[in-house]
Amino acid sequence: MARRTKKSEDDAGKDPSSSKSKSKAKAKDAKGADSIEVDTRDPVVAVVMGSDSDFPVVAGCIETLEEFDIPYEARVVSAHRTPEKAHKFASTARLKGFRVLIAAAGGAAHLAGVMASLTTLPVIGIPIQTPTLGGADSLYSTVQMPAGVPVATVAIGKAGATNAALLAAEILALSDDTLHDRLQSFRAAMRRTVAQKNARLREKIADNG
Ligand code: RP5
Repeated sequence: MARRTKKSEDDAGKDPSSSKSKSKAKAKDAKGADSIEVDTRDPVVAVVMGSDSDFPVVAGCIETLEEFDIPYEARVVSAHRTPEKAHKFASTARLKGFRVLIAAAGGAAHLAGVMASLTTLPVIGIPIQTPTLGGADSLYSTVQMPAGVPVATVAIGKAGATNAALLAAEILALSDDTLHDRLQSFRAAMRRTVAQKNARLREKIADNG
């Protein structure tokens, strides 16, 4: 999985709950040893999650951002357990240069709504599946925002995590033709995959017939 690195105070160990994206390219240093090439681009997408227990699902979102070469920052911020941090993060996100916020949370999932209440950046909410209510609790908490404070809520779980990244890519592609081209290629690849599936299915049916 491709990752990028961006040096910051957080990376210096001051905030272990945050991780900047890391470089996908390995390079040789002057002595010929492998070193990680540093990506100096500022992250444009912030991915926040209520707990590290959300990460197995959020990983799909991050993988997709990396696939599209979108610089991101990921961190744990809890609307309920660290409300002051959540407030500070959302209210300064625009000034820090973020263009889209993605917030994943489960249960009484207020994280995306809290983010949206404190910024005019587009906020995408990922409802995380829960053991007790299957994620319906997360979905309703994330999607049922009052008029005036929108959260673009995606599906519960892994499909939602992937789509959150794709939606962020589509928003960014409004002013980025290279990213738009990548999205077009992605769609074309999906169409080819469906055509192959169709061909395989029709062969199978013909064999059985
Ligand atoms: C939410 O509570 C988190 O987003 C997570 O989905 C859920 C459970 O958190 P942990 O108890 O696993 O830390 O705030």
